[in-house]
Formats: sequence, structure tokens, C-alpha cells
Amino acid sequence: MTDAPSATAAPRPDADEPGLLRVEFPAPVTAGRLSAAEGDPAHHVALLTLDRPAQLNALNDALLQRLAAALERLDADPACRCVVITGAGDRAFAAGADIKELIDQSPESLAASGAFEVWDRIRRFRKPLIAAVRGYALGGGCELAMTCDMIVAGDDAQFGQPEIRIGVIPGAGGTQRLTRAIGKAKAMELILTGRSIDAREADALGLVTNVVPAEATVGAALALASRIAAMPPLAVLAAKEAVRGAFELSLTAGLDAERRTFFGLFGSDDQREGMAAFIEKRAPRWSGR
Ligand code: CO8
Repeated sequence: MTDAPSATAAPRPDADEPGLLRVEFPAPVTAGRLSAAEGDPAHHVALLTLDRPAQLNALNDALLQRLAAALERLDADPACRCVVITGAGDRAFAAGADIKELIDQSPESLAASGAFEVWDRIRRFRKPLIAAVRGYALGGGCELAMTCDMIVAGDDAQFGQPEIRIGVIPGAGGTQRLTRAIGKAKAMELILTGRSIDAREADALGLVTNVVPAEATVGAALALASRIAAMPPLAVLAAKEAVRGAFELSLTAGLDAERRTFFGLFGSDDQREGMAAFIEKRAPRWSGR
């Protein structure tokens, strides 16, 4: 165990605990996925691994701070075009916020600590974010997966918001994101009873992008990320922002924003290149401008 949970400690600095988060950029080679070729889009994909397997990757403050810092670095790095987040081991993406850190908190300590602002930092990440979920994605773990833009689920995945069973409610977006993802009737049932759902039910409810055999989860998420990384980078950022608008804006405001963004892309080199390549029947070469 590399990190000793502390119920009352203030947020801890990013650098003093090894092993909380593995950052691999570019993501590691998996059989046949990453070629040595310069233009391979897989070179533009990063893999972040929540790394507390003995605690089922429970999200303590130090881990979340490190995750937010890693995402901020990758956001600023033009070589990175897409990020996959997964959990170490085969039992969990993350089994929730670290209950051992939460147990002694008070309304005042939670409000004063600013610890939850880390979720806003994660949410601000501009590039596509894919959760590769094996095993438990519960509580804050389910909320982290839902903060991502897509979820690739292994067939052993379990999603749920069990906070009600320990006397609280979801606190990092679960009541809002789960309800938007699967609708009020189902979200109410899951949040009010704490029942978990398996990957098949999550798929049927529209919570996840796809379900794959458990061992193939990270590979499938990296392959999806590579397909996205092959797309023109500016249009990818614009598309993510526009789709997010569907969750946050009125229909009129969302349609306005989409139109403005669409028009704006006609000032990019990649728009001219993409359309010229189509007409000339050749592969496009994206400049990201
Ligand atoms: N926090 C801290 N430790 C945990 C957590 C957790 N959420 N989940 C598992 N662990 C630890 C266990 O304490 C245990 O450690 P140890 O070996 O030292 O006792 C180890 O991980 C293995 O867990 P179990 O022995 O319990 O494994 P089981 O296979 O018996 O059970 C379960 C697996 C069903 C997943 C079980 O561990 C469980 O119910 N975990 C808690 C799930 C939960 O309630 N999650 C919600 C937490 S509250 C929350 O997420 C609120 C979010 C608010 C905002 C987020 C802020 C960061």
C-alpha cells in the first residue's frame, strides 16, 4: 500500500505519494495497435491508470489532484489528442470516493477545503476523455466515468451510486449526470436504492458506449481513442464542446453555439484540407490549424 488514508488531512500535494496515478503518453504498445510509423494516430493517445488496486482504486484527494494535474498537462500538449482513463487491476475502475477520508468530514470542513473543485478541473479538460471500465465503478468512480465523454465497459463492469447506503447522496455530479444519461425513472431507482447495474443493463440504458470482453476493455478504449486521434484536432475539440452544450444549454442556445462553431471551423486549414482531400479522392493531412 503506497498511501495511508487520512480522514481529516487537508488536500495533499501532488508529488509526495508514488503509485496513485500512472501516466503513459503515448499509451503503451499493445499487440498490433501502435506502429512505429510517424503518423500513427495512436501516438497521440494518453493512458491514465488510477493506481490503488488494494483499495479498489478508491478516489482519495491526492489521487484526484494528481489526475487533474495530469489532465491539465495533457490539455496543454498539442501532441495529445485523446485520453483514456482506467483502473489498475481487474476488480475496479474505482469503488468510489475514499470513505476513510470522508468519514470525519463536516459540512464546514468540506466547504472550506475546496477539495471538490478538483472535479471542475477534470470537467474542464477539452479533449475527448474515454473511461475504460472493468469491475466496480461506484459512487465517485461512477461519477468519474460519467464525467468522461464515453465509457467503454468490460462485460464485468458494475455501475452504481451506492452513497445512500452510507448515509449520503452522490456529491460529484451523480444525481445530474446519471439522470441526464438514463432518465429520471431509472436514475431515481438507482440513486434511492443504491442498486448497481451490470454492463449489459448499462448498455441497454445508454450509459455506456459499448460493452467488450473484460480483458479487451483497455485495448478497445485505446482503439477508439486512436480513431478519434486520426480526426482533425480542431474539429474534435469543437465537436466535444458542442455535444457537451446539449447537456448544459437550452436547445436554442445549443443550436446557436453549434452554428457559430460550424461557421468558425471554416476559418481553419483543416476544413479546406478535409474538403479538398475528399474532392481529390485522397487521404487528408491534418495540420491542426
Ligand atoms: N473507500 C475506501 N476504501 C475502499 C472503498 C472506498 N470507497 N471501496 C473499497 N475499499 C477498500 C476496502 O476498505 C478494502 O480495504 P482493506 O482491505 O484495507 O479493508 C479494499 O478496498 C477491498 O474492498 P472490500 O474488502 O470491501 O472488497 P469486496 O469485494 O468485499 O467488496 C465492494 C467490494 C462491494 C466494491 C465494497 O468494497 C464496497 O461496497 N465499497 C464501497 C462502495 C461505495 O460505497 N462507494 C461510494 C463511496 S462514497 C462516494 O463515492 C461519494 C462521492 C462523492 C464525491 C467524490 C469525492 C471524491
